[in-house]
Amino acid sequence: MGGGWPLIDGWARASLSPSGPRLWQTLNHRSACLSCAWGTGGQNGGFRDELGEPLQRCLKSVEAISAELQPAVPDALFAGRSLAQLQGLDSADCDRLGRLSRPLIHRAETQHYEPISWEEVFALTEAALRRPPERVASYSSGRSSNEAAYLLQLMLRAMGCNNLADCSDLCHAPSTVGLNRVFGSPTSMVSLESLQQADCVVLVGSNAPANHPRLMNELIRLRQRGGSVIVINPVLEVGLLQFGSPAFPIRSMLGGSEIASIVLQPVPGSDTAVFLGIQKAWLESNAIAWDFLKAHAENWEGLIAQLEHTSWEAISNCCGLSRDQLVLTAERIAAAGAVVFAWAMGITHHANGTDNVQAIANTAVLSGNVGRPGAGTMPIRGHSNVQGFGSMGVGVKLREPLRQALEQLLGRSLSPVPGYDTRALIEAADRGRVDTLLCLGGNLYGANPDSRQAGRALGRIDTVIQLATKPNTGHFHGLGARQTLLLPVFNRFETPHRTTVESGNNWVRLNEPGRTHLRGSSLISEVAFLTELAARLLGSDPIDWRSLADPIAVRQLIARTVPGYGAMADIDVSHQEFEVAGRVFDQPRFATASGRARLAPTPLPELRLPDADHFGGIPPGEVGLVLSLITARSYGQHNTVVYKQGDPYRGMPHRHTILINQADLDLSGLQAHQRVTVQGEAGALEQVEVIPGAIRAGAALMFYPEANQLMRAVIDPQSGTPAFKRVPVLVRSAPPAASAG
Ligand SMILES: Nc1nc2c(c(=O)[nH]1)N[C@H]1C(S)=C(S)[C@@H](COP(=O)(O)OP(=O)(O)OC[C@H]3O[C@@H](n4cnc5c(=O)[nH]c(N)nc54)[C@H](O)[C@@H]3O)O[C@H]1N2
Ligand SMILES: Nc1nc2c(c(=O)[nH]1)N[C@H]1C(S)=C(S)[C@@H](COP(=O)(O)OP(=O)(O)OC[C@H]3O[C@@H](n4cnc5c(=O)[nH]c(N)nc54)[C@H](O)[C@@H]3O)O[C@H]1N2
Ligand code: SF4
Ligand SMILES: [Mo]
Repeated sequence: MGGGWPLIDGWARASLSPSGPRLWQTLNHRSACLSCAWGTGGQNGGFRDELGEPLQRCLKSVEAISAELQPAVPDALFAGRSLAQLQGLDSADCDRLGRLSRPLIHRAETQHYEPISWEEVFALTEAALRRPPERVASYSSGRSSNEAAYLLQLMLRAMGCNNLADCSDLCHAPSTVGLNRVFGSPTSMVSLESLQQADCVVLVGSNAPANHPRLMNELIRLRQRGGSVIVINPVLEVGLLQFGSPAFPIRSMLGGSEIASIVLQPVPGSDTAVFLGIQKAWLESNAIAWDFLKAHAENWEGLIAQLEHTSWEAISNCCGLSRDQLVLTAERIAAAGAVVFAWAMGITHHANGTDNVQAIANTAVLSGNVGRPGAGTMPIRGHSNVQGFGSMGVGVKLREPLRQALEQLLGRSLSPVPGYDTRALIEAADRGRVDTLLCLGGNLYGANPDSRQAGRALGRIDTVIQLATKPNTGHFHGLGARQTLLLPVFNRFETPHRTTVESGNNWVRLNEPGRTHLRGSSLISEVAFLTELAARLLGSDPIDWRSLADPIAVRQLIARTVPGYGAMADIDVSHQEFEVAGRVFDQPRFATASGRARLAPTPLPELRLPDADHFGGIPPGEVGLVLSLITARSYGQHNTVVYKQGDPYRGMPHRHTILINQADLDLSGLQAHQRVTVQGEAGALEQVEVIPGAIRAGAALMFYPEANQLMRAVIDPQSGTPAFKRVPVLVRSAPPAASAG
């Protein structure tokens, strides 16, 4: 069972620990949870969701807060440890060093990070950003506020620079591109209230029990009211079969609630085939919502022709599921009154991620499950404010209404030079085309594929500026050629002024001011840093940057320029959180030019794996096989930050493990718990322990970010997002008898 006792026990332990009282205080602070984009907390108090329902904080939230409540990294630590020593720390060690509390600099000729004053920081940062605009870039991670995000993009665009790489490029960019194409709107069309009216949820490529735990409450309730949950995932995630939630404590103790009604285990990367199969089954049984389609969609004829021409054999060969399984699933969805289609990284992290998203959107439209309460498409977003960053215009694909508003504000056209997204930034840096990089949070080094290339590329940038709350591996491995500045910022619950964030359900939350526990520290608010820097770089015309140091003024600009954010104008007076206008469709009128959903065929992917020779072959005396590797999060980590070593739910006792189906072990001659070499196209990991488990044959699973050394960056050409979930690897070793000798 996922959740349940370990989870409840974790809660108790954390809240009874020495930092417990402060933890409780913080949990009750009126600000949104730091962790995932489900968006618990805010004005209703720390424990409530946007409908005001109680006990909605999960252990992930507690983990994130506890890490922020650590003491400061002692000054002596940076003085006493050389970079070589700091580079020896793993992700968990880095996080446990504590909070950054004063500005630091690493100069290339030295072996240490050393303290520096804020005045020097501003002088160096200003000089580093006074470069040709195409040689300057930013990267951001969706933990900061809307206000900081808005200022970041406005400053760069005012400098004539569009290089606004963002973690969403590595995450839900395929959802943004795909949903924009179909519905003219990039985010979820389902509100929490609407989700509560669904009678079926199709959950694709998501490990929600670990990564969006409070979504599980909604699935438990759905099952309680007689609805069904259809899980599509090559891995049998236990928490999706049974889940215990602290919001339903009695049930948790009794063994949890059943979640999945149907589980499909397709080949990794084949979801387009799964959805084409479901659509074809409807075509054959006349279950397509023809009247709806004709009234509210366009270009559907091409898709219907594709369904007619695509054989069941081609579909089944691609996804590894039988026609019967797909027909049964199609019948179950067709029988439901209102269906929500929800997905996460199992859909987007593929070379055809955007096609996957479009295939889901097509399925929702063909069955009439869009544009009404209880139904729709729902990408489950990652970072707690990643969606807000997109709304604020951080990213390389600026939507037209916002572009026009920004041009009006700046009194001139924005630069026509296309910006670098995250992968383009790494490639450009690797070729020596970037002088200065400003990182608003995140771990660009740890999050990218091909860690060696990522480190090398960052090493070719002159100046790297990192704004962060805690040290991470990127701060030690992703050093600039001349200098790296490591600048400590307030986190969300300690920022001395109000801020806002946007949840994955399009809900804008207002965070109350707070205080830091770090006495004598010299933290800065991201808004203060960005406005001071912009004032030095850009003066006061046409934008008076210093007046924007007051975040109320930033919110006024946001209200004026960001589509759907009009309600922001009153928020400082009304304290009313709100839903971004124009996002939730409860009528079948979409944000496209015609108001109709725009369908298009989705090609079946070509999923052949290379043979062992591609990796240099299996050496004499060894056995092995080629598998398609999923790189995912363990239960106890937040992205590149690891909190716990093991993943009890998948039976993986530590992070240096690979999950493989027993049938593949039998086939290859490898054995459970044997140590193997995992060889990818960009690197290899040695001595990895084999764990037999509930994963589809032909697939394997390892943990990110350690596994990022293995893969080349193969990207979805439509969105730029890397194929993190279908990495070809050779797994090999001497047979156990030989290796034992
Ligand atoms: N505790 C915690 N919460 C988090 C995060 C965290 O690291 N820790 N990260 C946040 C962020 S930024 C994000 S983006 C989200 C990530 O949330 P998820 O997307 O749930 O995270 P992943 O671990 O990447 O898991 C993806 C799931 O997709 C499945 N999968 C892999 N390949 C395929 C495929 O080809 N098809 C299908 N159908 N399924 C597949 C995997 O088996 C796995 O269950 O979580 C957010 N919340
Ligand atoms: N192989 C593989 N690679 C992946 C993925 C995968 O599934 N597999 N997932 C991808 C996905 S979905 C994502 S989103 C990316 C994540 O990529 P990133 O967002 O770049 O990485 P994080 O680990 O979330 O960044 C954490 C750091 O942010 C800083 N931080 C925390 N809070 C704040 C704050 O309030 N302000 C500031 N300025 N800094 C703060 C802390 O210093 C912390 O160390 O990784 C991607 N990479
Ligand atoms: S579900 Fe997400 S937003 Fe809600 S408490 Fe848990 S981590 Fe925070
Ligand atoms: Mo993400």
